[in-house]
Amino acid sequence: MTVPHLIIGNKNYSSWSFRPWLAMSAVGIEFEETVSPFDEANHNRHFLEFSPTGRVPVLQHDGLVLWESLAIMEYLAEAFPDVCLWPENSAARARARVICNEMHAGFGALRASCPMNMRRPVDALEVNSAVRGDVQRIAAIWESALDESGGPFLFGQFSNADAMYAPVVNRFHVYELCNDCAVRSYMDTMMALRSWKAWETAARQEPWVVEEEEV
Ligand SMILES: N[C@@H](CCC(=O)N[C@@H](CS)C(=O)NCC(=O)O)C(=O)O
Repeated sequence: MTVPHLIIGNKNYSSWSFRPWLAMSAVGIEFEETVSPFDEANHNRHFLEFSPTGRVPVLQHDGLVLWESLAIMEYLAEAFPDVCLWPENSAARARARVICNEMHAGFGALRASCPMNMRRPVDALEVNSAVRGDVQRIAAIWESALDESGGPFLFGQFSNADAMYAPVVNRFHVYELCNDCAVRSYMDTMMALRSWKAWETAARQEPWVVEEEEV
């Protein structure tokens, strides 16, 4: 089997790229990466050279070209079964998939108003009621998963569910959206991951600034 190759956008801003990158990195799957920076002025047309949707991330592996972050993470869980990217218990696995799908399909208000930004100084942002609704729902999802599993990750050990919510951890942190205790300690656990720190360090070193993502 060859080593997977993940093509991603800017580490500072590309929330969908962060998810499969963190999933592989946190559980120790060896992979190669290529950062293809955003070029908003040209509508990111260069992404079409490797991505059928013109979006990142894209995973290339053993002749396959895969897009859509959640599908990539499903593929990784199957291709690398030994690292258990989904919980082993089938009920927990079902719940993990449910909350991953809820993230993938939802929380538009939060995503639109509070872009992931690894470099942003921590500073509270005034948000509207739709964003507050998303924050409350996500905090409830996390609290219920952590209560049931006992933590420190949503389903005990790190899983695809944690990777899926990782950009939200950054948003909650830098925009000071949720200071609830149970959720805070989960956020601290995530941000203390060695792979999280590696991504963040690389993001801080990137020279590119996307003005519309700076809130
Ligand atoms: N549903 C896709 C979303 C991918 C996506 O929107 N990626 C953004 C970067 S985070 C992108 O490529 N944007 C470029 C564009 O839309 O021109 C996934 O889960 O991978």
